Amino acid sequence: MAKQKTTTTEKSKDLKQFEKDAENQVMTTNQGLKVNDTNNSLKAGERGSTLLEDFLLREKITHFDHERIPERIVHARGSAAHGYFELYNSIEKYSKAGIFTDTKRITPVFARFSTVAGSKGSADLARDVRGFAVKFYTQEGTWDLVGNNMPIFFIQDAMKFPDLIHSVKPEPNKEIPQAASAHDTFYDFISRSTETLHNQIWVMSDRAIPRSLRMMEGFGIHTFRLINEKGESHFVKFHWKPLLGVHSVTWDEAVKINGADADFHRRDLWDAIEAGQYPEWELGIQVVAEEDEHKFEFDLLDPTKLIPEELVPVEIIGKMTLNRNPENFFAETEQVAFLPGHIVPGIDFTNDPLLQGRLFSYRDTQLSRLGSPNFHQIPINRPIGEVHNNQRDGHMQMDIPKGQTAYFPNSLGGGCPHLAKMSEGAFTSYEERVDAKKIRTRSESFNDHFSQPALFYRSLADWEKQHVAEAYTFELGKCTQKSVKERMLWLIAQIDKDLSQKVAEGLGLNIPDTIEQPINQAIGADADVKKHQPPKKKNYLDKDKALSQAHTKFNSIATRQIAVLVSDGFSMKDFSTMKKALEKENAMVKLIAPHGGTVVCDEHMEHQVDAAIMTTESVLFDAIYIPGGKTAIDKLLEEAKFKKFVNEAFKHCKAIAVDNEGEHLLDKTFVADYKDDKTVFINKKPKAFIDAISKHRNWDRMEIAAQVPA
Ligand code: HDE
Repeated sequence: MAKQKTTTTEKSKDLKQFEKDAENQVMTTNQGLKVNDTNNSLKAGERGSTLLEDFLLREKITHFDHERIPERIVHARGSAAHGYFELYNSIEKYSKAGIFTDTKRITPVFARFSTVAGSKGSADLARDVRGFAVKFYTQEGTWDLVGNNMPIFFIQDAMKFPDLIHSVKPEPNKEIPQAASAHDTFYDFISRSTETLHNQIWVMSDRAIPRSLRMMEGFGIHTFRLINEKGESHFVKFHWKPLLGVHSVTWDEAVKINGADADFHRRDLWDAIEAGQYPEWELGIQVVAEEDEHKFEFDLLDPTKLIPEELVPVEIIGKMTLNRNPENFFAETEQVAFLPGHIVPGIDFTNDPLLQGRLFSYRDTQLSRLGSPNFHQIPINRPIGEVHNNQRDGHMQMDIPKGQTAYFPNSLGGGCPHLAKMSEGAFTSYEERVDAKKIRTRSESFNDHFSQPALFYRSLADWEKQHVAEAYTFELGKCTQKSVKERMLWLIAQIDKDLSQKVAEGLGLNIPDTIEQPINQAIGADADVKKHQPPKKKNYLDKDKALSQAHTKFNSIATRQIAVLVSDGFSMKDFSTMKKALEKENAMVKLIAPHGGTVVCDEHMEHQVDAAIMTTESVLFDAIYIPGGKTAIDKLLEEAKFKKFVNEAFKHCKAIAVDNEGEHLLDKTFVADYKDDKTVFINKKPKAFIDAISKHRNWDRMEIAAQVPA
C-alpha cells in the first residue's frame, strides 16, 4: 500500500462491511419487517390496556432492557481512535516481526486512552494514571501493546492487583469517592505496600492531569523480548513519545474542567481528528542485550522500575498517527478487547510477574464483559488475516465453519487446518532455560522501593516539585485517618525529607520519627520499610532529564485553544492580524462574547460567536487574546465573568495578549499590577504571544498566581 496519510487501511476496509447507514432507508424490525408506527403500542381500544401480542413493542423494549454490558472493571472511562503505524527503519537485528522490519507497510491501529479508577461516565480530568492501549492489526496477527502513560506500575506481582484496585475504587460501604484516589482506603493500602510508592509519586506529578490525551507519553511498562530471525532475544521497553510534547494542566484547572466540561479529553481528541490535526506519537525502544540483564541496580523484571533514558537511550523506530474517529462508540471503543497476550512472531514475554498475571486476566475479563469466547469475532476485534482453527460454537458465533471435522489431527478434513511451518511464520515461544524450585515469594532483587521515587523527584523542575507537594497535601488532606497520613508522611520522608516537610505543614501534622515496626505478616509484610531501603551500592543517576516535563517539546501551538474576548465594536484590525498569525500555526481561535449568535466588529462585519461567556470557562482554553475597540471593552466590563476569565487564566500561568483598549479590561483584573509579566503582552507582535503559548505555561509566575483569588 502506498505510504500516505490515509483513512483507508486494511482494517477500515474490513470494518466497512459491518457498518450500517440508515440514510434513505425505511425503518424495519430486526427481522426486516417494515414499520409504520414506532410511537404507539398496540392497545385494546384507545385508552385500553396494552396487548401482549405487541411483538413490535416487545422487540423494541427487550432490546433496550439488555443494551448495557458490564463496564471495564478498571479503565472503564475511555476514548479511542483509528489510525496507522509506519516504521522508520527496520530493526531486524532485534526482531523478525513484520511490523518492525517492513518499512513499506502501513499497519492499521486502534488506540484507546482511559482513566483507571472512575466509572464509564466519570469526568476526564481525574488525578489518575491514563491507559494507553494500542491494537496493531498486523499481517501476522494482532499485537496489543496495552500500556499506561507512566513507565512503571504500582505493584510487582499480579496477585496484589485486586487489593490495589479495591483500595482505590469507591469505598464499598458508601461507594464514595468516584474517580478519586484521595481517600483513606487507598492511602491505607499504599502506606502498607511500599512497592507502590514509585508509581504513586508519578500520580502526584503533573503526569496524572494531562492537558490532552494527545500530549502524553505511553509506555509498555514491562520488559518484553524482541526475537530476531536467528532466534536471539533482546530485552525491550516500549515508549510512545507525543509529537506535541508532554503537557499538563494544574490541579485547580483539573477540578474546574471536570465541572465545565467532563468530556474535556474525549472532546479534544475527537475535535483534533475532525479538524485534520491528527495526533501523532513516535514509537521508541530501549534495548538491553541478554548478557546485560543483571547489569542494573534493579531487576528488569520488576515493573515498578524504569530504565533511566540516561542509561539506555530510547531509539525512535516509527510513528503512529490517529486519523479517524470511530463510527460508533459502543461498537468500537466499548467493545474493543485488548489482551497483553496478543503478540506476534518477533515479540515475546518475560517473566515479569505482573505481566504473567495479566496474560491470564485480560482474556478472562472479556468473558464477563463481552459475554462470549467469540469476542474476537466482534468487528473491531477481528484480526485482518484469516482465522482457522477447531474452536467451535459458544454464544453469538458469527462464523459458519464448514466441514465435518473440528479436531486435530484429522484425515477426514484433509488434515486441515494444517499446522504452520516455521518458514510460514509460525509463532514459537522463546526457549528460555528455566531451572528452579516452585516457590511463592518475591525476588530479593525487587526489594529496593525507594531509589527510583527519589530519582524521579530529584529530576523534576522546581515547579513540578511544588505540584507534587500540593498533590500529596490535597490527597492526604482528604483522608480522615491520622495514622494513615502519618504513615505516608514517614514514607515520603524516606523519598525526600523536604517534600514530606512541606506536606506535613499543609496537613498540620509532624513527620513521625518512626512508624510501627516490626510489621507482622497479618497486616502486610511488605510494609517492613527497612527491608526496602535503597541498597548501599547504587549507580542510579543524580537526575534523568526524560523524567521531567520541563525537557519536553515546546515547538508548536497546533490545536491550542485561544479564547478571543469580544463584543460588538471590537477592533477588526487587531483581531484579524492576531487571528491570521495564530491560525497560520494551526491554533484554534474561538470567539467568546457576552451572548451567543453573532457580534459585529468595528468594520460592521458579523462574526459567529463560538461560546457565550455563560457557557464556557477560562480553564477550557490555553491562552487569551483581547482585541481593542472601546465600545466592545466597555460591554465586556459590564459582565463580571470576563474579569474572572482573565484572572483565572493569569492564575493558571497562561499567556494573555491585549491590544489597544483591551488593556482597559486588564486594568480591572488582578493582572493590572503585573503588566510586566513575561507572558502578558500589551500591544506586542503576535509572534511573542505565539512563542509564549508554545512554552505551554509561564511557571515563573506561580508564586504571584497563587495569590489570585479565582
Ligand atoms: Fe490492566 N486490566 N491489569 N494494566 N489495563 C484491564 O482488562 C489487570 C496493568 C491496562 O482500553 C482489564 O479489558 C491486571 C498494567 C489498560 O480496554 C483487566 C493487572 C498496565 C487497560 C485488567 C493489570 C495495565 C487495562 C479491565 C495486574 C499497564 C484498558 C478491562 C496484573 C502496562 C484497556 C479489560 C482498554 C484493562 C487487569 C495491570 C493497563 C481487568 C490483573 C501493569 C490500558 O483485565
